[in-house]
Amino acid sequence: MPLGVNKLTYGADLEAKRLAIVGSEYDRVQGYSGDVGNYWILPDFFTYYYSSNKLPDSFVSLDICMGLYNDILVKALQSAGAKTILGYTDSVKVGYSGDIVESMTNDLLRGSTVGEAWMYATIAFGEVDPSNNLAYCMLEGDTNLTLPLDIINCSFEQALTTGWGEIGNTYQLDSLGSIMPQDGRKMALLTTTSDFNMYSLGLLVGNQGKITKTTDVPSNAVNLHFSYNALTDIGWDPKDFTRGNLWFRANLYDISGNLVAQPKMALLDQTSWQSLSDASTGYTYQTDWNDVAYDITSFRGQKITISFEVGWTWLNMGQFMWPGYNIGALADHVYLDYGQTNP
Ligand SMILES: [Ca+2]
Repeated sequence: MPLGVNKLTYGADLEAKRLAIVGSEYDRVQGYSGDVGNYWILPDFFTYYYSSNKLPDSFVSLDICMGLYNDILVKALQSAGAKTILGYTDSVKVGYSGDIVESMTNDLLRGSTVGEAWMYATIAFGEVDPSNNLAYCMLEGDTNLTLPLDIINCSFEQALTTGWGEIGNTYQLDSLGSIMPQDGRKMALLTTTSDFNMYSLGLLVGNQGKITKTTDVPSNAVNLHFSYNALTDIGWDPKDFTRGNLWFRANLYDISGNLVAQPKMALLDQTSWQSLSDASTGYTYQTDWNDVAYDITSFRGQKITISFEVGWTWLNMGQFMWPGYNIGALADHVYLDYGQTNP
């Protein structure tokens, strides 16, 4: 509530105990040391103004002290339609509650349920405020709630941790040698482990780079768009290299993790790779930027996970196993269209 607002504006709310004023001279005499003349929002504020389902299927984070000290505020929010409420059972430090909310937000943006996001956050930061062992971090309501997700951070202008899951070697870059983003000022790079010992099987777990994003496909979505530029540091012309054990691919998975579509597979045995005139990047061949538009109408109304992946597989050459080489891919400008031009 803003300071200095005429009390007449909120007279009815004050009288009905939907709001309270704190920080009066009386409060100060009683030991109150906070700002003067603040309004507090009381539970009946939500019951009164948010009735008739003004918070439909919502996740509410009560980043305040004592939010779950009893169930009065929870019930008021639920009466307004809120599905799940996060809060604390006693006074909580902002450092702890801020860590919880940041962690949960990142996981919710990746498609986790509220319950999963709470579990990850409390494993990382504890179920109770380390500075107050009475302040438990708790969820009330439906733990299976998920956010309606659009493609957040679709141009990688924010750090990859915003909205994307990462496996292997992934980076947010301004440029890669002479290669610039396709959209905005930043792009993503996913790459296999560099400088690996090609004969060390123990390092095979590092032979991939992957970024993933779970999103809802709205009922009017038409195409999934993205741009990629796949690169390799292979030391000879890939046009002569036809074994095809290095790849960039864009996969779509359903919420159970089943592969349901592959909008793009770029194998190194394809002949569209070109020499990089500027090899200062350590990469020597590229596909150059390609824009992909993939018809997504069959996934309308569903949740899908978009996954950009690079990697390699061992080839059985009979007398020996042939390893892959480093491969990377830049990705940028991921978005859905609705039968219109670019957003
Ligand atoms: Ca970008």
